[in-house]
Amino acid sequence: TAIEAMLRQAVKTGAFELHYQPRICLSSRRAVAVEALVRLKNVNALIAPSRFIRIAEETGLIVPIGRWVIEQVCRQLQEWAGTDLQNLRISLNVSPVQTRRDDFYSSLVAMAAKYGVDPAQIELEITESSLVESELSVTTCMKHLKEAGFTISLDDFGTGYSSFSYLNRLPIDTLKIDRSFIHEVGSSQGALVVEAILALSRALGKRVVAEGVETLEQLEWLQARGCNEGQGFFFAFPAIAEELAAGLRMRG
Ligand code: G
Ligand code: G
Ligand code: MN
Ligand code: NA
Repeated sequence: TAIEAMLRQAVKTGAFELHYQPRICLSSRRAVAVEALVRLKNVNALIAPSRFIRIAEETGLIVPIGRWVIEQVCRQLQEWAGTDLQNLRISLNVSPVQTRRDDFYSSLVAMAAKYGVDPAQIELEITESSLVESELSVTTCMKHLKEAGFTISLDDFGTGYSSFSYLNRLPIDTLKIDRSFIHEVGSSQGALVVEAILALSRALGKRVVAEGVETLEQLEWLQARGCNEGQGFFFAFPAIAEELAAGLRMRG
């Protein structure tokens, strides 16, 4: 396909761009982390990951793309070291195609070392559905990553074939509630579901993040119920590092 050809070319030339979206602590209202989101650079436009990640996974190109993302994230953390942004963690999305490879763990550790980055500053977002698809490789990999000090979060929580068994079995630090649930907190049924997820997170001692926070009402609703962090257009759109930094400095 056209996208596949573009991806092959982009892997050679590094024609990607990372955008960052902040994650805000709901009690202090300060940014505590940012999520890295990759875009493919076309001649004069950026192509969203929703249009190429699946193709990248099917063709295996997600492996070199993922390596590029990890290197950029480490580079960014190195750049922020010693500045007012040094306490920000960066989370990045990891595909099961990446974790299935034997060298994923060692290359991640090597990259962090190359840039002098503490693994605790890197958070790996794994989707719930990927746990179901490739249980063994992903879970083994997660355990190694956790031992090395990386933080692990479960992305799009609630949308996969939820099995509560892995929540205790796996070293998951954070649950990211899928934005489809957050958009429904205004309805009584939607509110009940999110309240149940918040209670579950608290009982298991996991940090919980609401994705897709778009309104002040949603933010206040979540804060009143003890949700730890929020991410979404209400706070900031994903943006390049310079714009992110300017926005955060303006928030104070
Ligand atoms: O930015 P956008 O809403 O288009 O992102 C859509 C999805 O693309 C995200 O939810 C995320 O799962 C995926 N994605 C973004 N960046 C990356 C990345 O670097 N690696 C992988 N595997 N997926 C990503
Ligand atoms: O699947 P993942 O959780 O990684 O999704 C991240 C994607 O969600 C990003 O590509 C981003 O553009 C999108 N996103 C972030 N905040 C919001 C929001 O408030 N509303 C909506 N609809 N999408 C959002
Ligand atoms: Mn994500
Ligand atoms: Na997410």
